Amino acid sequence: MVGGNYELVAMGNPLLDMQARNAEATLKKYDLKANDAILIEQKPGTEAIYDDITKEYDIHYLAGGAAQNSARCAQYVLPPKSTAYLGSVGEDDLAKQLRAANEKEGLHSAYQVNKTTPTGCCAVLITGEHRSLVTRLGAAEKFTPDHLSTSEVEKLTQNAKFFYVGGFFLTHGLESTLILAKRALERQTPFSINLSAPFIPQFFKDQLDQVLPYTTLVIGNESEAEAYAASHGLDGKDLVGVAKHIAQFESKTNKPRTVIITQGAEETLVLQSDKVDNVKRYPVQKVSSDKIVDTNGAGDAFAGGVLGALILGKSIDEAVEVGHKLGVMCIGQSGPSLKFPKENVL
Ligand code: 26A
Repeated sequence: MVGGNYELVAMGNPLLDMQARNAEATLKKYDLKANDAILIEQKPGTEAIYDDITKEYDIHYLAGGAAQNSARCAQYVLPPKSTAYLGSVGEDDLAKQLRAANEKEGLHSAYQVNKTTPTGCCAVLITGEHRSLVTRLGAAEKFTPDHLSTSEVEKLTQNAKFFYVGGFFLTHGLESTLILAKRALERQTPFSINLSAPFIPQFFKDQLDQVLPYTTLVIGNESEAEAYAASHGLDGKDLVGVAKHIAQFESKTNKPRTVIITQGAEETLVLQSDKVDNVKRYPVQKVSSDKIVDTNGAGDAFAGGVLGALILGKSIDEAVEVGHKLGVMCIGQSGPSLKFPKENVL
């Protein structure tokens, strides 16, 4: 491992995005929701979608994987060599593309390599301002906890000042997430997660509930909060009520927990467990539809901006603002990417 502080250590599913524009026909053919994220296994009969879209569209290949996107976006605002990312990839061309994209943007790829399984990919179907994500995890779900005991990762996690795990990782990686969470707890280091998609709080409630007690920061959006409410018996509670529940969920840390709920173009809510009645609301800059290229990765960019700013010691108010700026920048670009040369968003 080369030098660097690697203050942020993120973990998730490294995926290569295969992005298709004007994909209405494919959405219809496979009966997919316009704005959703699913695993291919959740929808039998969808297996051919990757071959299908490569034949039918001019595919734009981009580095994806929600937590990996956020880590790259955090790096955007941080000094060089501030971020490292853990995940499992295959030994193939897709993995090469992911490493190259991370390297270009200064994110250190601390990948585990699985020699027998291809790198994961995600079909991204763009229709207007919506994006539908269909993921084949491949090597990403072969991540094993022993990667966390390699000397490189031990060192990374010892020096980390902030941890971030994608909720998506909980579909297979609970054990590894808990190992990281416990290391964070031992070192009194902030540990954050993202709810990632409605199906995580819906179908992976038990996993989520095991990880929440270690968290000092939880980021999600309104549809994920709704799914959380449904699986936690909070029917009838509004968004603030759900955010309060997450903030007040059992904690093993001695720090307050911050909960951030975004709502697309509507205001972002922030609530802290030590003052749950003081809900903060932050307006989002309006973007005219002619400036929107696509919304793939906007939520990840927001999260990355928040993480980067917090690591720089900014207040939560400032961090949300940086998150909003990166979210807006991302929707003006194709896929989960930001502007280069860099713009100052601090
Ligand atoms: C387990 N699943 C379904 C996933 C994902 C995912 N990242 C991790 N795990 N499904 C989609 N993504 C990524 O989300 C980004 C947009 O927020 C896509 O790769 C896309 O870049």
